[in-house]
Amino acid sequence: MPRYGEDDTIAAIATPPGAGGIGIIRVSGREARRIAAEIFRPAKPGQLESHRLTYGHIVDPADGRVIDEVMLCYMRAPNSYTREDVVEIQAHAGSVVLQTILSLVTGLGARLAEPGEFTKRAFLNGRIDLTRAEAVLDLLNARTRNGLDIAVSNLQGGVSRRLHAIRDALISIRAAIEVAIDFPEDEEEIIGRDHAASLGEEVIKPLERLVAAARRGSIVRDGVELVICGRPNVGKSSLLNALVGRERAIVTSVAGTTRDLIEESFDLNGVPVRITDTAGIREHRDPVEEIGIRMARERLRQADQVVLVVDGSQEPDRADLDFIAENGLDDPLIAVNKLDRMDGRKQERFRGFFSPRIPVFISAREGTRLEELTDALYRRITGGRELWDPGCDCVPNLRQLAALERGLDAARRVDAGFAQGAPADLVAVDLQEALDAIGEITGETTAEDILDRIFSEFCIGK
Ligand SMILES: Nc1nc2c(ncn2[C@@H]2O[C@H](COP(=O)(O)OP(=O)(O)OP(=O)(O)O)[C@@H](O)[C@H]2O)c(=O)[nH]1
Ligand SMILES: [Mg+2]
Repeated sequence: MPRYGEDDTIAAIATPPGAGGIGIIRVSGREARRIAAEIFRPAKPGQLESHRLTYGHIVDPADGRVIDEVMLCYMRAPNSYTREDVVEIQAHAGSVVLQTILSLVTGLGARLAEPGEFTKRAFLNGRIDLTRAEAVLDLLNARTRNGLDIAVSNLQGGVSRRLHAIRDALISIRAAIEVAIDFPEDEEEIIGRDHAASLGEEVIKPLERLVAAARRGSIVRDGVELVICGRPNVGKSSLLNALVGRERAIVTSVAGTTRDLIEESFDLNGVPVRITDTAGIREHRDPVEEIGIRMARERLRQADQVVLVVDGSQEPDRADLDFIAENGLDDPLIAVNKLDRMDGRKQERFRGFFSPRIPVFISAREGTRLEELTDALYRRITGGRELWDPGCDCVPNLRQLAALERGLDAARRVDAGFAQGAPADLVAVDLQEALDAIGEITGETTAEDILDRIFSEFCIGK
């Protein structure tokens, strides 16, 4: 039985606004079937069969007027997305059509759904745990193919399966500890070596794996901030355009062309990169440029990765080394641009000049040797490691990571407690904390406000 909103039936347009092939109206709850029966006239009269698409018309029950020709699918509880009775109406995708059908549905007793409310019901009714609800969100927001793969794996229960195994192990250790609390004289024998070993193998190790996977995977999921900087006229905007594959930023031979921050994104071997082109930094000439330079400096401080573009049509210039120092750049990737204006000897002079840093040589305008730049960037971002841990096909998100780290800390304290022969009731406290941390991830012990925040990130109708 649903344990949530027993009497509420919710409805929403589940497809995005605007023109399209079809638009879907989704209704979930006790009244879904009755409402459908009142507004739907099947082409072949008869009962609505569950999980069958039925062809017919939506009719205004007030005056018998036909609103649209539709396909309707009724999914009887509990075999539906929310585990409640669900009706989905596939109508033509005009906004007037969809709004009219939706208002018929609400007029008959349904209320408008809040963002993510269908998925929230699926969670509250026990069809999916919280990690899978979050995976639905990641799936909708995936920006690269890798991000999509992670979401699908999490949706199929990658994270929750592992957590359930860890939880089961913790529960059986807890049972032993509880016995030990009752029979303190036999404590050592009851807890014994087996439980300490199973804590290491079945709790601590898998938790460490998940933490490592979450840390690595955050690059794929959340992407990185890349900022292009340098002195005026060196080819920063040309580089942005070359990387994103279109004329996004204005390029001219006038120094000081770019003033605003120009933001774009591109897919770097599966890593979503947000890239910002900035105003060339120099002693300011006018107030507008000055503001642009200030914004460039601020953005540089937030960057995960920095590409410093220098002008290869000129001789190496101390000003670029000063630039690195003045802007507190840790270890920028140096791109010597305008390769078409350089011979081998000049390249050697640049190499010597920037040594021990190793610059890459490119031509942004001609699009030459750009892979050298993107490969170097990719190596910096990933630290040379695979983004995927082959032994762990799932990637917990940041919220989950925080709880995993807490659970791991608590499990390590339990381990230390075993090793030092700490009293069983003290060990039990740490063990419970580990269990609570895991419950918070799967949704068993998650605070209401966290749930609300997660589901409010969804769109209406999902
Ligand atoms: N020869 C040559 N010229 C280039 C190359 N890349 C850019 N340029 C030229 O350099 C000039 C400046 O290019 P931009 O991309 O506007 O330079 P910027 O660094 O964004 O300049 P500001 O916005 O003024 O700071 C333009 O005339 C470009 O055509 C290149 O690879 N080779
Ligand atoms: Mg520019």
